[in-house]
Amino acid sequence: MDLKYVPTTCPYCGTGCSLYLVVRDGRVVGVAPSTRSPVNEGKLCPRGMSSWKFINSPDRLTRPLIRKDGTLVPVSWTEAVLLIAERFRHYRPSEFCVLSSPRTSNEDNYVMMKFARGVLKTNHIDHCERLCHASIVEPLADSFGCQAMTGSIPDLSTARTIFVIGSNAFAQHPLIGRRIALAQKRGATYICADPRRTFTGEGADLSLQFHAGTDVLLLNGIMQEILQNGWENTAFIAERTRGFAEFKNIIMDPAYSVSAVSAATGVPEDHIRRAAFLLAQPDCIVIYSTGITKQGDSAANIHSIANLQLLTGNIGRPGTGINPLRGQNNIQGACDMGAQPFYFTGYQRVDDAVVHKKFTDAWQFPDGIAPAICGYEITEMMDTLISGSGELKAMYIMGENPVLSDLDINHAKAALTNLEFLVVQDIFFNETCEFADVVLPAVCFAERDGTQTSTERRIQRWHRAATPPGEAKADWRIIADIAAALGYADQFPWSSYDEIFTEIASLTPQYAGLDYDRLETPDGMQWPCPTAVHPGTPHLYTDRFATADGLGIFLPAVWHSPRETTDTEYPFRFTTGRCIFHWDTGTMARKSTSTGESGWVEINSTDAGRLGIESGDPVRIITRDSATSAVARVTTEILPGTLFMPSHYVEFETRELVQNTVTGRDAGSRPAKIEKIR
Ligand SMILES: Nc1nc2c(c(=O)[nH]1)N[C@H]1C(S)=C(S)[C@@H](COP(=O)(O)OP(=O)(O)OC[C@H]3O[C@@H](n4cnc5c(=O)[nH]c(N)nc54)[C@H](O)[C@@H]3O)O[C@H]1N2
Ligand SMILES: Nc1nc2c(c(=O)[nH]1)N[C@H]1C(S)=C(S)[C@@H](COP(=O)(O)OP(=O)(O)OC[C@H]3O[C@@H](n4cnc5c(=O)[nH]c(N)nc54)[C@H](O)[C@@H]3O)O[C@H]1N2
Ligand code: SF4
Ligand SMILES: [Mo]
Repeated sequence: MDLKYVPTTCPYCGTGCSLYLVVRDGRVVGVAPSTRSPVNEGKLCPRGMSSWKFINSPDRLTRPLIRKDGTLVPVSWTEAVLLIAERFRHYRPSEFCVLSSPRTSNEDNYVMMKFARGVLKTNHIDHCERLCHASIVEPLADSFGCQAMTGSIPDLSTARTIFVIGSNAFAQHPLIGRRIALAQKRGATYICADPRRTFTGEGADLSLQFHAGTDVLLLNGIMQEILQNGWENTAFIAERTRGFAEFKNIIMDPAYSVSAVSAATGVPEDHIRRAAFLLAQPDCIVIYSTGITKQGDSAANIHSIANLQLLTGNIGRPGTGINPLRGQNNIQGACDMGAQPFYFTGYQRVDDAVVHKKFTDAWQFPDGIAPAICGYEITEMMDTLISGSGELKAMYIMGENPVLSDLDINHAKAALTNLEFLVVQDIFFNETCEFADVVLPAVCFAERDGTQTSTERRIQRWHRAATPPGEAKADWRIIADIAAALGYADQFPWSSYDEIFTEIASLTPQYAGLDYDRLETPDGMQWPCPTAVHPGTPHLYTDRFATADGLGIFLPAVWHSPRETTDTEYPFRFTTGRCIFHWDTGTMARKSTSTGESGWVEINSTDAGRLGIESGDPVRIITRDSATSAVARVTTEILPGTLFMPSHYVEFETRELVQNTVTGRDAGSRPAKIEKIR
């Protein structure tokens, strides 16, 4: 039997585990973890182990489809591309919007970004990051000057304290969870803060179970305790930060005393005191994810975490730092590549005249590029579409499923219905394809070369292992063909991923020193890597921050109680999250695993007892303006007064229940009541 082992990365989460696709006769038949990877060290989680299964699914898209008389019918690539070019010619730049994809490579995202700005001449380009964790990293730039994880995953093996808040890493980023467990075995102290007692919190040395939405209060309370005891790192504060005096003034407010914080968060006073002591020790890493970022005031949460690490000087050295865990495999890369309304690659702002000229000159579109103004975020695109103003008319979606991933599914469906022309490019016929005028079949991770950038800024190579199904093509190739049909062949001249990467490196300071030869290692390289001899950067800010004066900035966060409060009628706080079995909207994972189960709502046993609810009972969860039904799961793992439901099961419209009706955004948690259905 002739087996080939082709190195690539896992297509699911942002951890960036390396694996080999096992190939027989051009077909992927399994995976093997990479033993040489410094990230996963020869292990994969169950999702990684089954990641090859959807590749050979009979449901893969194999031919372009065009809507004729209301039905999508297979056509040739020539016909599909000509139709798109003809329709796209029709619209003005301001009438286009584009969704790019964290499931595709850096190169595909770069080409989509160039297409949006250079061919369609619009800055209305975005991706699902904003539906996921609108601001998981941006607020870090306010404090440090750069929006990214500050340290590295392997650092977990040298940290003395690990603090996880608002992340269920053992389930959602299992190979990071593994590093935490190993660190604990080695002697590190592990603290977990979450409203639920999750998988991740189970083995913690100190578990801080607090009321959903009170993060700033808890963190401010911990910082006041550090200051009260003089545990702050005075040398670090003096040499490397500014804004401390004002920060201290606010944090010392009696509202953040241990007793006040304990009363409002539900965390016992001695737990807050112990957490403060442990977090003030040298070599502490903070990890957070969407529990922190999906709340209305997520920037304040993240500023508070930044304040904590500045206060204790736990940043800029191995074994320290702030590690936001990013969701999808290449969400960091999609952001780095400028698949966002505000940036070209490397967070170079579109509204900066110098940057705008740099890209205009480099790309050489004879008729220029999109103007130097920021475009619409995905939520603004959807709102504009739904308004019926006719301002946006055509949309090009690559590797996203907004019909299921939008907070409000009916809202998303109504928005897409208001389009005149929709192109969807995917590996499966997802729910969004139902609204498309043209559906284009793309290759999946196993069938392409390219690179991805993981949550720790690690750029890793993908290698083509298998033959694409039917006529499926690389995402960038499809985009380049459409560009050529619109008269821009010269601006999309590449014949390989390698050539695209060279162009990316030439325009992106963080990637400037990289090429495919340098990336051809199991370690990949971590950006910034500005020159061909630069070794890459496992730790940011070793001697200065990326702010103008090189100092880290204290940004005190004042706690405000959630906009919508509980009362006797709506006494619970309802919050959501995910579970280990499923992946986001389920397109890929629901194709590989069949767990058979469906959604449920978790309720504390005391609350359940009072309401006469038992595990398995059908219940109705009601907020002030929405409701859904589910099956109850009675548990002691959730605090009294909190309800939790996983968000993968579209059957239940879970995410609509946490939508803030004023802002239209995810509110993180909302007041609710629960009733047994009789
Ligand atoms: N109901 C529900 N909604 C959610 C969430 C949830 O858990 N449940 N989670 C939220 C979060 S955190 C996020 S990040 C977003 C995610 O939102 P989406 O990105 O819209 O959701 P995914 O399910 O990841 O869909 C990605 C799409 O990419 C396709 N795809 C995969 N690989 C490729 C490729 O190589 N090329 C192309 N062209 N397509 C590809 C998949 O088939 C799928 O259709 O959703 C948010 N909304
Ligand atoms: N199995 C699996 N893994 C995944 C995914 C998947 O769909 N399935 N999706 C990937 C994606 S796209 C993403 S974005 C990541 C998400 O990774 P995580 O953010 O770890 O995912 P969740 O399980 O939603 O975790 C959120 C945690 O926040 C807690 N929480 C709820 N309310 C609050 C609050 O008010 N404050 C705080 N501090 N915490 C709160 C919840 O109890 C939960 O434990 O996972 C990635 N990994
Ligand atoms: S931890 Fe994430 S990247 Fe690693 S194998 Fe699991 S899903 Fe894949
Ligand atoms: Mo996400």
